Amino acid sequence: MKEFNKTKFKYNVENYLKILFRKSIEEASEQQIFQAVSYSIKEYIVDLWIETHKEYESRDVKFVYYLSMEFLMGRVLGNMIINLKADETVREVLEELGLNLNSIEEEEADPALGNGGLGRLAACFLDSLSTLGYPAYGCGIRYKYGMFEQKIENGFQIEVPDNWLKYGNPFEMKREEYAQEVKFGGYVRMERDGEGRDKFIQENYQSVIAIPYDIPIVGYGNHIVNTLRIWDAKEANTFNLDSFDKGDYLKAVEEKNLANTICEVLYPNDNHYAGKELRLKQQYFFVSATIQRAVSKYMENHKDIRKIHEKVCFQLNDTHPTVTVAELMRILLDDYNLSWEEAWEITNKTCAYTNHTIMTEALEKWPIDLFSKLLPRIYQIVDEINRRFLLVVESRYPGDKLKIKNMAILYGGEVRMANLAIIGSFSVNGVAKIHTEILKERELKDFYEMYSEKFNNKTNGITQRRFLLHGNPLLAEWISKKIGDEWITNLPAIKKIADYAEDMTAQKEFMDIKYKNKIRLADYIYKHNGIEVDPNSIFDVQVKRLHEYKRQLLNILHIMHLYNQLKKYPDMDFYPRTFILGGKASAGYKIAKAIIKLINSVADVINKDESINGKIKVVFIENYRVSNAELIFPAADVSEQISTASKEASGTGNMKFMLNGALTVGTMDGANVEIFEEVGEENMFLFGLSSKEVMEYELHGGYDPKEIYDSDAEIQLVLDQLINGCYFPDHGLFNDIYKSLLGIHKNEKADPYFILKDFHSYELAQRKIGKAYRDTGAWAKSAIINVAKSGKFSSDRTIEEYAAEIWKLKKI
Ligand code: 4GP
Repeated sequence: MKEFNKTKFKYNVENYLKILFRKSIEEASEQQIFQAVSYSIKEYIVDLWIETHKEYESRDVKFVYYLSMEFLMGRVLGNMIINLKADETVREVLEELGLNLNSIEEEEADPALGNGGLGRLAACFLDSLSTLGYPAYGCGIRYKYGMFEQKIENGFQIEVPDNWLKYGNPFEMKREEYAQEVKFGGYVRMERDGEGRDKFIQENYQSVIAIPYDIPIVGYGNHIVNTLRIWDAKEANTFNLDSFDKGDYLKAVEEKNLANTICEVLYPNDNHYAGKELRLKQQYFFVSATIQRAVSKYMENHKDIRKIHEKVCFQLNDTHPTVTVAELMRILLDDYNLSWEEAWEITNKTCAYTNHTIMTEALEKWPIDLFSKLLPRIYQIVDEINRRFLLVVESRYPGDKLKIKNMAILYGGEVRMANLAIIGSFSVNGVAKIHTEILKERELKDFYEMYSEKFNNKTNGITQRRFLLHGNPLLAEWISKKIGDEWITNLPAIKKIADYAEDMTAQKEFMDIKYKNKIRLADYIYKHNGIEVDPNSIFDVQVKRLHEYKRQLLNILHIMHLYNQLKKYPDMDFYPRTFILGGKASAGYKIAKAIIKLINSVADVINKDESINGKIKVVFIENYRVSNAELIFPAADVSEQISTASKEASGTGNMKFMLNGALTVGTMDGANVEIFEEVGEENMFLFGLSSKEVMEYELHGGYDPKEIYDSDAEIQLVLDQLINGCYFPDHGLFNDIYKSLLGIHKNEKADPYFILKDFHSYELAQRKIGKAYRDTGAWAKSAIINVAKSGKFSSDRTIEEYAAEIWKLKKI
């Protein structure tokens, strides 16, 4: 195997500067240097990429295709260098050239082709797949504009387009040779072929050509390179005179428009379904291209399409790529002339589905009208799947209308994608134990009853390579010095660090590293927010998408309460706190945006109030994304995981904090439950209703927050401050928040996320934190134990489970 060559790399950096920009190092801009360094790294990677694929071919391996509308990759360069184990060499060479790797890394755009959890999980999975040596493709869309950039102006969120491709992406490779045609609209004509079989022919459709761009995904220290394949669109008919002659002028224009809009932008919705026609076009576009290419690739080396499931598995990342089921059926029926029964059996052995949320607003349901017009042949197939499925339901539960209502794919004028995904897949998984149980017992109960064998759990994980080795080099080095570096590819080995939990020198070293990381973040905050924060204070952090169920509101209401207390009792016993929050709100999510404004308004007042001697500081991190996340996790003392129990499917931020030695304050929700199982009561701060209690209340129409408001003066004060101009002169601004808590809005449940109900229990947990932090030794011990117990939460473990239990993949 070719080793990374220092001399060649050095030569390449200068050579690429010359070839790409006609510049020398002295003349080049930082961005040009970033490009040249990236091309030099890519040159090395391409050889490994070729070799990996030769090996795959010679062993005739099975591939998983991970289909996802989102890949929230974060910056690539630094991570690639680390995975190549070339960090030292690269730094050396760059220093010889008078360059610094860290500032070069800062030049890279932060590829944000994703919203939050589900997209970042996909990125962690790709890292693990390559590191473990599993043959895989990530398949998605090459959005021209990724997740918007968030600007905070006057405390309000402003969305700015993210032009991540402005300077070009040095790591991608356009693969024209694998372009695919994708058809929309028109109608389906039926005819009999020579053998008396029905043929279905789509006519008068609009086409787009899907062009794949491949990005290499480098495994850690194993020379294996898989592919992230993202599809771009171009028009099918070049706009030529021919079209005028044939009277196809309008069609040519329409196709051009379609091609131009389809990959334009990522929908900025997290845990929420937007229901826009363009979104359905995006889904079918990348699914059809992916499936067509996967089938062709398989047929290049195999004869029997009936055995495709032996070499191919399609993993559907949530319901977004669910048209896969029908598209594969279409290809098998129409292109390969299989019978319905054969095609269905193969499809069912090839597709698997992951559910990432139980939020009802995330359920994808397309109006039949729209769906059938846009995808006429696909709709026919869905209709037939539905018809046959309902026959089975009817024979099993004769006359049971409720079953049909719950389980039909087509119902009430809508196509229900989750039902299609479950019926068409051999595996249905949730993403944390409690989430899978809720799916089985409640959300998907009927399906579980019918297909219990399909259901399984795969608790999420994160890659320790990005979130510890790359993001927290000081802690990574400290751990490796103490226990060796096996943890990099086998996270459970990190448990040995627990031997140092009670060692006072180790505790001090650990806290020193935390302190340095806090200074690093404090500098970032000063630079970006102009706020001075004290690294000796407790850094209490909640960073994630803004969502009511994630309860950033509980956090800020509690901060308002603390501030009231400090004003009232200036001498009260209180350990200084820096509350750090960050996250984007969907552009159309009004109340989430009001919460951002509230956080910033409260921050303004508190940070400027000299009477509290800086005991509380509040910081809102603008434009939270993967690159600043890598600075934030290492600096956190406290990890806020405070969603309403039962609502957060898993969470993965919770795992990143734990890995970096933060203690969790959290509810028994998502993967918090499993973190609790690992670290135990003494190393975590639990509070709030259980998911059973929440679901019980929900069953009975909620609870009455007004009672709490009326009987609790402290809560009343905080709520009144929302609307009395205490934090912002515009009284109306936080009205919606106030009403959402007390239920003054017509037809809306009061406090549907149980914020007031959990308030005191949260406050109590927070008080315990303040007390616990005073005992530095005990705190350090708990933090080290959190690190030591994070082994379960590596995405390597998750991927091993998917590979063994769902995909049946073999490593190379
Ligand atoms: C997220 C869930 O909200 C989060 O709990 C989970 O950890 C993550 O998926 C990965 O499984 N869901 C989404 C979404 O991002 O858009 O539904």
